[in-house]
Amino acid sequence: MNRRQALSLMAAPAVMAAPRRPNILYVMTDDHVPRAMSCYGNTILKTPNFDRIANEGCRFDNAFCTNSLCAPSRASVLTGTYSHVNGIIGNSEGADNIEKLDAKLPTYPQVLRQNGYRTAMIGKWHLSHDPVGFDYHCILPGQGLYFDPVFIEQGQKKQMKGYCTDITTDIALGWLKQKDTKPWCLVYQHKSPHRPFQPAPRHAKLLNDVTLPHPATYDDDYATRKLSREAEDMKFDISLEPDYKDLPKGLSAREKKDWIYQRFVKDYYRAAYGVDENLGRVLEYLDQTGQAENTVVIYSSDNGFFLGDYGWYDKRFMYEPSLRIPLMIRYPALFGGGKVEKRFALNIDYAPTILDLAGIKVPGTMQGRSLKPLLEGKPPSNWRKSMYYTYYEDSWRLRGKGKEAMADPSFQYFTPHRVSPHRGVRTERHKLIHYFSENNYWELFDLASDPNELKNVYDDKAYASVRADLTKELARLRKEYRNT
Ligand SMILES: [Ca+2]
Repeated sequence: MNRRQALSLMAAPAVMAAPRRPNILYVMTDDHVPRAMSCYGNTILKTPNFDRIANEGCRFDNAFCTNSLCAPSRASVLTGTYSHVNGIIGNSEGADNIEKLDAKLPTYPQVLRQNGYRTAMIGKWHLSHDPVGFDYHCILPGQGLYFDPVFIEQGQKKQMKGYCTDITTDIALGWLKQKDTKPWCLVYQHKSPHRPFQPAPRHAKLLNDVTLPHPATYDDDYATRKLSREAEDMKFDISLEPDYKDLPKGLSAREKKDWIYQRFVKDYYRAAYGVDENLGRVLEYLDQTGQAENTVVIYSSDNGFFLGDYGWYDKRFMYEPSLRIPLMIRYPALFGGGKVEKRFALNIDYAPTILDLAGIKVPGTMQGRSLKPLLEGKPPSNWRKSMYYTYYEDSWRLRGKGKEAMADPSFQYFTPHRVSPHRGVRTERHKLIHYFSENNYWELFDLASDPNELKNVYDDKAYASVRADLTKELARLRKEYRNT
């Protein structure tokens, strides 16, 4: 035996010892879009801490939600399943609260806990039942408040003083500082920047001297998209006007639209900036305690948002601004920084990814795929080339009312924000959307020639074969995800 062989034998036990399981920090905001961060190309708002996760980890440039709405997206993230599988298809709350998360479906915090992790849920929860699978929870009831919010700590109401983003972080840091030898999973979820967009007082004047440019689709005439034209409640100048008591009097309709646009987008940026600042405190804590190397940090948002795109606010539609979500993952023990991933990632992938990174078998109920091979630079050759989307919110109102209700014209507008239920498929180049409760209204977009999705080419003969292929692909995905 030579010296090299002897050394390798001596080293063997250390190599074979089980690697330390990573801690998990899952950070999620509400309605936050990638393009509001400097790491995704925003040149007006600097977001150093969001950028840190991207620069020191991996930025996903094609991450999508599977149902662009708060509660459904949260249920999908927890269970790794589509809305029709987990049961949370809309945001039903209070008296309308008839949607329940299927308790038989394992959630990633539950599985981590069963495998020896210490788990906590802190901040915005937004599901109708109390958190399950956590050693500790301290959550906002429903949407929660930006100022002096009530939290529910282990089932007990607790009146807090201060700004919600700061408080959420204080509680999170307090929990992280508790001494324990187990690996931990912290689900750290912010209310911000959800409407009403209320920044911390210290950020109220941020960007005051800037005039924000309008998005390219700001003055959309909806010429080829009938249902977009009818979605009057999505227009920010109409729907957000009551939020602004200081709107100057005597403005023309155009001046009013421009005033509200500057105000609401700046307040949105300011509220998101508060998250960036607070996230910086948590990242710094991981550095100081030597935990950064072995902690998986995931940053995402529950859904995208229209920030004046198409003259709208809010989300729901399958159009790009609402479909796209930020996703950055940092895990220095596994891979180096500065990575950019263009392959499609979905919010149903997060749960399997987290479990896979923790070395735990992914339950068969989860429909997403682990992103770990992509992070490691070993992408499977059969990685998805298309993604499936669904939006249902008004369907539950129609449930049990039969086909005559579906045919009743009064129901056509009996939908929050007048966005009709739809499903669709997106490939690298095209998008097909089927509004199934609107007498089968269809849209088809060529994202290469029309990235802003202004020209519906569904009835264009030049796209007949694309339309046929995508119709087939949509049917295939419905079958794959058992949504038939
Ligand atoms: Ca949301």
